[in-house]
Amino acid sequence: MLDKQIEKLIAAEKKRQKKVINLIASENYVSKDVLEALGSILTDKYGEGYPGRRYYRGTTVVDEVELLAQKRALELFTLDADTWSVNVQPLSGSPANFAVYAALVPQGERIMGMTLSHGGHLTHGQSVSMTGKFWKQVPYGVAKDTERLDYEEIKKIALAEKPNIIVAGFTAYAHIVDFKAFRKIADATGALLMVDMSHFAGLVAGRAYPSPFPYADIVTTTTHKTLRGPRSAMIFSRKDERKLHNKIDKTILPGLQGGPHFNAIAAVAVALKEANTPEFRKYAAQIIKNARALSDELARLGWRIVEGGTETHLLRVDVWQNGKGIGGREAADKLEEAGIIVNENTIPNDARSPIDPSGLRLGTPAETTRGKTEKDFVKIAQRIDKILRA
Ligand code: DSN
Repeated sequence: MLDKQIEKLIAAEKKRQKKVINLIASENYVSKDVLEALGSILTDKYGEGYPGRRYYRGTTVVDEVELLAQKRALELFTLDADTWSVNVQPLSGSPANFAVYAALVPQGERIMGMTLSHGGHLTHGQSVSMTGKFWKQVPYGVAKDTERLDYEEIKKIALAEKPNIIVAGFTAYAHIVDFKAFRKIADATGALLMVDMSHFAGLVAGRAYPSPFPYADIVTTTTHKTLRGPRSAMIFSRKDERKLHNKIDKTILPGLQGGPHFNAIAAVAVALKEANTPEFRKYAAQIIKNARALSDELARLGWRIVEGGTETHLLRVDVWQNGKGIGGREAADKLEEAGIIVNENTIPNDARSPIDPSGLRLGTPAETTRGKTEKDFVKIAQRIDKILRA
């Protein structure tokens, strides 16, 4: 590179990434092909609009790129193009979720989403997010005793509050979500059902986690977490008389975004192809096996695992332990000093603040990409235990 300052910083970040054990549940390492597509000349092309309906000329090639990404997205999740539509233009997960509400929920109306401290996402209607300012969040959480979703309670809240849309999905929940139960609740209350599968999209693609598609009206996802693509997002919606997909497409453009990032869309297409392979299915299964090994060993060593364990790629560890342990921030700092990268995280009904909560969130997708298996994660758990107790 001619720009030596940036070249040096990229090299430094590469070195840092190589040196550490990465347990950030939402990060991953993309393939060379994904990187190549992302760094390609496709970044130079403008093409506001959709394939065949652009406001710019010279878009025949990028039309093919976008159509291929759409085709691969539908194929990966075994969806029929007659009944599902996919928009591959959202720049990332938060604008994707915002676009769905902007398209389908009148301003000031209600989004029912999992509260952040229990494992939901900011864009599930949290008050500090624009989604909580333009719409009103109807929060639901996990049961106090089990720390798992309580569908009877969620139904009660939905019946009482009559949300326009119910969001199922999480950033820090370690168990399988019962999408069928959410569908029944949505039907009982007349709400739309949106599943934000950003965290577990790769697990669904790899057939290691139940698919939300048989039950949801809309499915949003980022493409860079377990799905192992570039930083981008997609919105799937059912094609029927409600015309959800038309409303969503119009909200993305001209409503919210400008020109699509074709380099990112091409990189998404590459990742979708990679995810539609037997190797990726093995990878998805291994992510979960590794998370279990990590969780079981930490529990054996005396750490309280939130929800009592994991069925996914992540787990939360209660490091505060009602004042007998240390705060999440201090724990994450100690681990970073020792070369293990995690993030501090709230636990349900956290007595501490989100900035210095009681827990840590640990995830296995990135290190599973690097080839680690259960025995490695048992050792990682032992290292974590040692570091936190020092
Ligand atoms: N930043 C993502 C995560 O870490 O879960 C959510 O936006």
